[in-house]
Amino acid sequence: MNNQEKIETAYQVAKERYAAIGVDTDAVLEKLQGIKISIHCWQGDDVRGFLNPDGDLTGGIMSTGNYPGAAHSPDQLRQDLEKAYSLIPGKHKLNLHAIYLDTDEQVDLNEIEPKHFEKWVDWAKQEGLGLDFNPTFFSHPMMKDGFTLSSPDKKVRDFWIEHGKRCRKIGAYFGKKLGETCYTNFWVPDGFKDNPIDRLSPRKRLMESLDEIFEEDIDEQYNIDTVESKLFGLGAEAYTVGSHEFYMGYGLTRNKTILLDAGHFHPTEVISNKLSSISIFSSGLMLHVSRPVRWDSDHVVIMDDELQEIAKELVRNDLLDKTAIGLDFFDATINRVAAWVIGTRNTQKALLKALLEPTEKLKEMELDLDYTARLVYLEELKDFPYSDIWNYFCLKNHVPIGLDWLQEVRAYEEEVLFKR
Ligand code: RNT
Ligand code: ZN
Repeated sequence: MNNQEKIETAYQVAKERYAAIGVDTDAVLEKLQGIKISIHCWQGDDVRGFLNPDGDLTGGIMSTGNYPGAAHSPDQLRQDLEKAYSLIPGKHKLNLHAIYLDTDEQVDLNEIEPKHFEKWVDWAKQEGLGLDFNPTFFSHPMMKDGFTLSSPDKKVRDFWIEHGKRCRKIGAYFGKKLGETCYTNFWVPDGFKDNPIDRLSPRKRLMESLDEIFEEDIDEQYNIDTVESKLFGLGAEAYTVGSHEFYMGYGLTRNKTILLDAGHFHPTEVISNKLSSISIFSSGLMLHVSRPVRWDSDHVVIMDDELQEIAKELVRNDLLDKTAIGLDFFDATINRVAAWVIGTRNTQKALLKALLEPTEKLKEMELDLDYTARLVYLEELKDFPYSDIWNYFCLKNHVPIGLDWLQEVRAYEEEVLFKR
């Protein structure tokens, strides 16, 4: 038996085991095929971007490590992304940040236009990818004393308001050109290192600045605005203006999509337990799938309990159609292409595991108060051969199976990354 036959045979055996508990694996794979992950461009160059690549990463986030081969130009970044996408099953999206503009013109963040992203759109079209977008409210001299949209200085606020308005137009341009809705995400790091006297005024100013940015109606077929909260950041340990409560209120009253980042809460607080509640009150949701290690460390996403719990909540509550799934991590101590592949494949695998549950059966057990059967099923399901289903999915999508993709990343290092 050759390798392909082994994978096909293993799939048939696994398929029967799942069928015995009422799960149709062919239908599951079809569903998985349709789930797009928005892969974040910023893992490819440690969140430097091309506007001011030598500037410091401010904004309460930090990337550590100096693994060789980071992308230094849009062309290099696209080349690395192509490698990563070739090792990930399915068709996905790319999540761009404003600082990743591709132009020879000298433009600042309050001057950017769709044309400065045209090359990204052409490339996305050629690769069959959708695009998402983010205004960049950091790594810039107009971030004054840790503040942007909530700054007490009107000049500072106006600069960033203009940036925000322009970013929505760029998002709409992506959506229109690619025929796929762009999610434009607003994350604003403003905050205080130490205890403030006035927690209220910055929040009012942030609300007013956002209201100004969102004044213009943009067709949601092209662009959907999302707002991302955070508990704290580096240099904003005591107080972050855009907290969870702030954006819960803002999003729900302004009809903006709430984005939950897995690393933006207290260390023992999880976003999986929030999805069901938010879903009742809002039309959509967006996620930044990340991995906090003791704090918002943005480690590469692994197959841990919370990742699986997030996937289960999306599947069990039938939230996949209304949730945009994005990734957010940046580790500069390992090969950056590998980081993308690990995090994306894990997110897909977690979704697959969740889709392979006999959800209706489990819900019935719960309603029947049969918690014994519920626990037995959940525990036994952990040993079901989901990896045989996953391998078959990779085979069908013509991407490497199991450890095989590591060799491709190694070869890419030798040929491309280490020569930079
Ligand atoms: C930072 C936020 C935000 C950023 C990106 C680069 O804590 O998670 O989403 O990671 O905008
Ligand atoms: Zn995030």
